[in-house]
Amino acid sequence: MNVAKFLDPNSWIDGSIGPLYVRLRKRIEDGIESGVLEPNTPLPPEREIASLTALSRVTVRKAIEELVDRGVIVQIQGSGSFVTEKKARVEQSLSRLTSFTEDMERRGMASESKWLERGIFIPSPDEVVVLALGASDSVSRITRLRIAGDRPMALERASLPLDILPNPTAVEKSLYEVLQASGNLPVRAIQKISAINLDEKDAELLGVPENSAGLHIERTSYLSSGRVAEFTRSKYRGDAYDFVAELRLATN
Ligand code: 16G
Repeated sequence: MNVAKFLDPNSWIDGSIGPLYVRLRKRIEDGIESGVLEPNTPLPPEREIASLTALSRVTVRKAIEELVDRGVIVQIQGSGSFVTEKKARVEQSLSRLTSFTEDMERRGMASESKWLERGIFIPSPDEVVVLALGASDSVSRITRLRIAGDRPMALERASLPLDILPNPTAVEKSLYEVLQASGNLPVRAIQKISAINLDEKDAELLGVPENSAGLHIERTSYLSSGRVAEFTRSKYRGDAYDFVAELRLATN
């Protein structure tokens, strides 16, 4: 839709509440949220918005200032105001064994987790096989919604042999920190990545529409002794992550 038509005050200004600059700010935010105003769309200059909306330039300036403060509009000197590019995707190297907390810290993002499951369980058949458990062994399991910069990124279920993680409730922020403290930090891992469509429950937790594209990742991590320390299955939001692999020319 054309921006001038979108800002035509007859279709929104009276049905909206609050001071005029807040109404204008919300109108533009709604346009961005709904996708009518796409990333990189140029906004008309202040004076043009003022004449389109019959609002004063002071009101328009205040609305734009708030949109800039919120990071949804970017002002480029000499070029004008534009709808900001969507939040950057996170790139994760496929050649380094790192934890979610470390990956996010390196990008200056705060991470947190919502706990979905944390305890000691009877293992499933695939946990028995991958973790090489005995017939009567239990498994330590932690299932978390991983959040970075307020955005849900992944659903992650980690399973570990009980002697490697005897007390799953000891994990508060980082699993790898707890493993490092007990001398059980994995040194190598194999990851299998496949494409999925997120079902209703997972999509809701990840804050995306049902059936959105996602990545299913299985990580099996090993101690230096060669023993399996961790079997983690994750579902990542397809729009949040890029996995990057560095390839080198084979020399033989
Ligand atoms: C990453 C790993 C996961 C590991 C977690 C530990 C992938 C696909 N998965 O998310 O296997 O358990 O980091 O993170 O990269 P933490 O130390 O922050 O708990």
